[in-house]
Amino acid sequence: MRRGLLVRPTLAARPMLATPPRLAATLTTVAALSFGCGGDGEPGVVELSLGHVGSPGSLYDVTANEFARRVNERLTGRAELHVYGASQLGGDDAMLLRLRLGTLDMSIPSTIMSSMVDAFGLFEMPYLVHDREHMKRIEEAVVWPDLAPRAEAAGYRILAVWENGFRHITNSRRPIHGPEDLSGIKLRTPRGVWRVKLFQALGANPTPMPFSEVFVALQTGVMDGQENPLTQVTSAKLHEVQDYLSLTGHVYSPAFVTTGAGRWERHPPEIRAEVEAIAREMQAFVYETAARMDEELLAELEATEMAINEADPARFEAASEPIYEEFATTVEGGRTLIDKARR
Ligand code: TK8
Repeated sequence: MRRGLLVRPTLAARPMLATPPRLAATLTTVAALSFGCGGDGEPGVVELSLGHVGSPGSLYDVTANEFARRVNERLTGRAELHVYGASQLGGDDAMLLRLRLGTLDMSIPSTIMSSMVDAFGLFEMPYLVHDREHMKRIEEAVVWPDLAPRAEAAGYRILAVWENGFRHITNSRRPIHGPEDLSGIKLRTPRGVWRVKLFQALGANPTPMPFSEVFVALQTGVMDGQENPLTQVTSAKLHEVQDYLSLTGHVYSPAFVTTGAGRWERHPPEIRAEVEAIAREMQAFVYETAARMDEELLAELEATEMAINEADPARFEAASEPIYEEFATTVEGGRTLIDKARR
């Protein structure tokens, strides 16, 4: 039985939840990063930093580490990429702020982008993305021509499209088959305006909260449930404090390898070009790893006490029609973005 992730001692993932060490680590890292690139590194070596919220073993963790491995191998002596996972540099919000302030080179935001640049709300539309092949078409038709320039205007540069994943709902109250089962469920969501609207429309009681706080919120009952790809669920041990997993697949979250335009431009052009090429080339590895994790993690969760059920997508789809309509009518060019993505 493949139980790798699930039998890892519970404590292994916990230090990030204990405030004093985490705070200390954060402060040290912040200090190191704020003194700019190349602080302690070898002279002439461009120091690059990448932060993400994923716990050890998550898709974010595995893909960010592989990215760093490739960059560090191919740019030896010229650049060095350091990865800071598990919200060490703060949550999604804080990291996006750092990108703009220039105290962090890269992050891998997904949902949160829709709160910064409203057109990214496209990926908050339920059941928009069917599979990864479809996502590749959307990337060509919409992300590069339409979304990347809007991100740029807001101070961010998208280097590549990776993945956070297909989202499912976990909770401690009951199995979710259709929207009516969400009634009264206190559901944690990421900071994304459309995700909150969606779950309000579906009858739940959604509250946005940083990812690093989700485990404790579920454990203490402050929240009944949350929604995330399986890789985030198992790596953050959320299944240990949740009784039900309902396979809704309501949203597919791409993740965008993102830099702050100002800071990125300060690095030598040939270093930027190579790092960007590696970031793009990583997509094949990301999609392959993600597909494998989806399958393996479901098998692992099936071997736990968690009750797992398939939800009825048609019922969720019908109930989420108003969200599409609102996006189409309130976001500039919204209807065209939806049409292009659905084509
Ligand atoms: C990344 C986030 C995050 C998400 C969450 O932008 O917080 O639940 O899965 O990883 O959107």
